[in-house]
Amino acid sequence: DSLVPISNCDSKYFNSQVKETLTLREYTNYYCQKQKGLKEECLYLKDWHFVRDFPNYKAYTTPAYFASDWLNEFWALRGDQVDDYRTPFHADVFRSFSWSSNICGRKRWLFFPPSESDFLKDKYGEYVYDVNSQSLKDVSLYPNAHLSEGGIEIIQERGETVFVPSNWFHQVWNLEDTISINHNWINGTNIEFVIDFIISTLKEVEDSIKEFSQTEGWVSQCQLILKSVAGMDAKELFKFLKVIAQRRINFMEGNTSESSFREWKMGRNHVIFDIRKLITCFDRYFREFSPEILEIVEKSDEENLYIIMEKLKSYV
Ligand SMILES: O=C(O)CCC(=O)C(=O)O
Ligand SMILES: [Fe+2]
Repeated sequence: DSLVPISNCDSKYFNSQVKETLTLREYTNYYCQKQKGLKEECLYLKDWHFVRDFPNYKAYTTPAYFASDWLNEFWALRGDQVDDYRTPFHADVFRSFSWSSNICGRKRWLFFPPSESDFLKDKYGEYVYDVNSQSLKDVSLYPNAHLSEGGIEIIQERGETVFVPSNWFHQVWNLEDTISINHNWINGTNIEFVIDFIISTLKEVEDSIKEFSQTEGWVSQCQLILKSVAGMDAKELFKFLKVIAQRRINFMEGNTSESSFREWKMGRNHVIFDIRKLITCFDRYFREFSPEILEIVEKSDEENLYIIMEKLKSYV
């Protein structure tokens, strides 16, 4: 009777698919009927937060390579976690990394390096929905598509894990019925891509409603739109960095009870690496967001912030 998110692969909704919620029982009934040829539509059970729903089940251990994960470290503490056959063309949420392991089945992945992503935009600046679409050949609609080298194809077999770097656009097809485990993750090695993404999205938002920039409340309105477009506004980004920073400080102060990524433990070199990155991130945060935005964000945090920065700097 668990509720599971379902994407309808036959129906497009902006740059994604129409989504609904079913019980797992309803989905498996659909699946059995589909096997017998009694159902036409193609429903994909996708993005089920299984570990959140069944924390004691211990379905898997995160591979060591992917253990340093600020995103899950942050969300695990929040307690109010909400989020948002074929996955359309996209780069991952917040421009995070992702990893994906096939338990059974096969997937085809098509990857485009960051240098090519602009080629796959139409003349209005929207990314193509399906990289196989014939419309990409229409130069009046996709003026730069011919510049793309066509992407890098990977066939992922059962038992194999794919690492998706930040900013690499990709499209994925299930070639067979597939069960896979997938995480989006952020850590000290890609946090700056996340900040780049939030700042450039904010610029786009501000630009799109710049005629109202003299209206009262414009700055907070831009933040609201940023949150709905990018998934995170300046305030949330700040809270995220602060939680991670506080945990690194606790580690340095000898409180190691907070030093885990689920089953993995943080080491000192790792913590120092994270601290260096956090200092860069806070510096960028204060340099790149306008004073009006910082004012909204900092009101409740002012007193802590300088203490945090001083402490971080004292460790490196
Ligand atoms: O397996 C899929 O359908 C999509 C996976 C994906 O986009 C990812 O892991 O980043
Ligand atoms: Fe993805």
